[in-house]
Amino acid sequence: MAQIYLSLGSNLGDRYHNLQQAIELLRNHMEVQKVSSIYETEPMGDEDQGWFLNLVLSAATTLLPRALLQATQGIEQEMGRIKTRINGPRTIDVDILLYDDLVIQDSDLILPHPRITERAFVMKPLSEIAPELRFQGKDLPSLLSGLQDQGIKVWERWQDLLQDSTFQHHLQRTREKDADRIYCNRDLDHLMNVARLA
Ligand code: PH2
Ligand code: MG
Ligand code: MG
Repeated sequence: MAQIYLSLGSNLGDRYHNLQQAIELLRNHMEVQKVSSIYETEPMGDEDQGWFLNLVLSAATTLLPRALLQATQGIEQEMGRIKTRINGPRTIDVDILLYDDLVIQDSDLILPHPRITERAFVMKPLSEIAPELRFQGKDLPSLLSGLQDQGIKVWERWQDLLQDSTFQHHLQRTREKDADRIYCNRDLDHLMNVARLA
């Protein structure tokens, strides 16, 4: 079995659902071990596109590198990824970061992934699930501290709910209904407190 690390990203459609679906499809090819938190990240490279959700996972697989690449690209295609432009928006992007300690320099497959250490959206989740990894003789915390703040933060699913127009509409209606109540105005603060208690 090979120890592998993959990076997943999505900035088109239901980004959370796309990540979850990709993980389920990956399970047909590997034993997924650890999945990092999800991060919401500013697009790097081509900035004229929506923010990404990114995560990193570790897995064990019997697939050889080329077969693994075929599997990940197959999933990208199955999920309807249309290649618009280099570094452009995508439903799902699955990149192979590491395959054991293999080094490959081919036109279509470079291992380790050449931009791991430049990208906070890879390094931060990677340091969560594999803090022991080292690159160029340096450990992840010191490599991370050398990266500029790239506008990445842990994302949780309820954050999409806050943007939802139906939710916003009902929140506003409730606020109007509760305007005269002295206690427990059911505003967002109140809802969050109830959720925390639950
Ligand atoms: N992927 C890219 C280019 N830029 N930026 C963020 N924040 N996240 C990505 O996954 C990403 C990117 C090319 O694959
Ligand atoms: Mg990529
Ligand atoms: Mg890719």
